[in-house]
Amino acid sequence: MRRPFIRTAILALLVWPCCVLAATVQIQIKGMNFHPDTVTVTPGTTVTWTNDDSFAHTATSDTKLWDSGLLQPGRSFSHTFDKPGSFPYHCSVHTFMTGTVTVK
Ligand SMILES: [Cu+2]
Repeated sequence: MRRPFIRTAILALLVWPCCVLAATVQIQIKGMNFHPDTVTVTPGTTVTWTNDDSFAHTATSDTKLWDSGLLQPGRSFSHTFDKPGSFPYHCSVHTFMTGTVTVK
């Protein structure tokens, strides 16, 4: 009765980290910067921006592919990148804040 549970738990531990790492990338917004400001991901990856600053920011595509809208402190926004390419973005409140997501 115990063994199948242990086997399932071990399997879950082996599978879970690889899939999570492959499918999502976190970008922190802090100190008026995107951290990291450039990321390279594989197609199908979901990028999540989290605002860890004490005031609102956005993650807005330069080519209008996505727009987080105003992200209040502590809030997150996610976008999934399906097609290869280079996707620059900025904060629409502070336009000097820029970043790029490269998909290949
Ligand atoms: Cu900003």
